[in-house]
Amino acid sequence: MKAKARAYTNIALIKYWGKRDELLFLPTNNSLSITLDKFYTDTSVEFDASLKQDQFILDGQHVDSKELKKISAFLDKVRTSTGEVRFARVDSVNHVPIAAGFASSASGYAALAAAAMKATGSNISKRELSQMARQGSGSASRSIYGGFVEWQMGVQPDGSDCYAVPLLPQDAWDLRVLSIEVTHEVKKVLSREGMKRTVETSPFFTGWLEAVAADLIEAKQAISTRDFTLLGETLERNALRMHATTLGAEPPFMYWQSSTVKVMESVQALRQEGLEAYFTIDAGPNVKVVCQPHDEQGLLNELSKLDVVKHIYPCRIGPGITYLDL
Ligand code: 2P0
Repeated sequence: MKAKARAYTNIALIKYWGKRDELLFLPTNNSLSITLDKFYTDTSVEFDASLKQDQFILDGQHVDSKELKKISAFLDKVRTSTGEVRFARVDSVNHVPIAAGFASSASGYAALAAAAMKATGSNISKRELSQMARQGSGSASRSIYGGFVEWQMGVQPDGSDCYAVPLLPQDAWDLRVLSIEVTHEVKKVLSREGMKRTVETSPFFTGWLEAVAADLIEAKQAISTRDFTLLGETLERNALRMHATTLGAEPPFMYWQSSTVKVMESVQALRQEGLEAYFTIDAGPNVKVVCQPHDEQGLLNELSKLDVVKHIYPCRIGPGITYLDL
């Protein structure tokens, strides 16, 4: 049986930063994201008794290395949970500007989980799908849903209460995200490694855990009352707090470049001038700016003038998993 699914990337407003169980991808804190409409991954999966091993074709090219091992390890989890015994052919096309550092394991593993589970003939709930996607990459658990999404960390050691839940559907609150590319460079410290090093060595990590719990409460309040200023102040503060933990790690590291800081300063200056926008940054130097529709064009005009800005991708809030015809 063959199945195909599409999943969109998401951007965390309250960050996932730290695991309490690396094998099961169980986080140390809840996180909250919006799914974006611009960047997505289409993946088809076919289990085939004639295959001697899993095959992975990415953007038309056979992948035969570390990536294949990771995909195969994930497919093993799908096989274990469903009783499927055959190997699979996985064909993935990323509609994500990878060169710009916007590549996301979130859309990749969400699409793979959805297509693979459907290809086994299993009829599972979105909650179970979120749990499966989580075991490929934590942030993928959130890309099962569109709109505003919370990934609940749970407390059970087996991860049975660790999954994403939808907070608001795609059309409930029209916010815009300007994805700003300042560099094409691949990041030096991968997020998985950076997270681990921070948990193990940064004395600021305990402060992060206290702060993120309070930030989450404020963000959820802002979302339920559609209070953009409260949401913006909270998401910008939360991103800064996440990045602060990396400075305390041993050895220390930082994801920002001077161009990153230029964009951050510019967003804050534009805000003073009445263009209300807030920035967030993931495990890399590029910046995402969150705003309301009426300020989007003004911000695009102003931020495009910065010499450090290579490209701006305007995004809207996107949908959850969809299944595609073969
Ligand atoms: C997030 N990040 O909440 C945070 C903020 C990066 C910074 O999720 O190890 O690729 O595969 O679970 O999901 C990136 O980490 O990590 C991430 P794994 P993932 O979006």
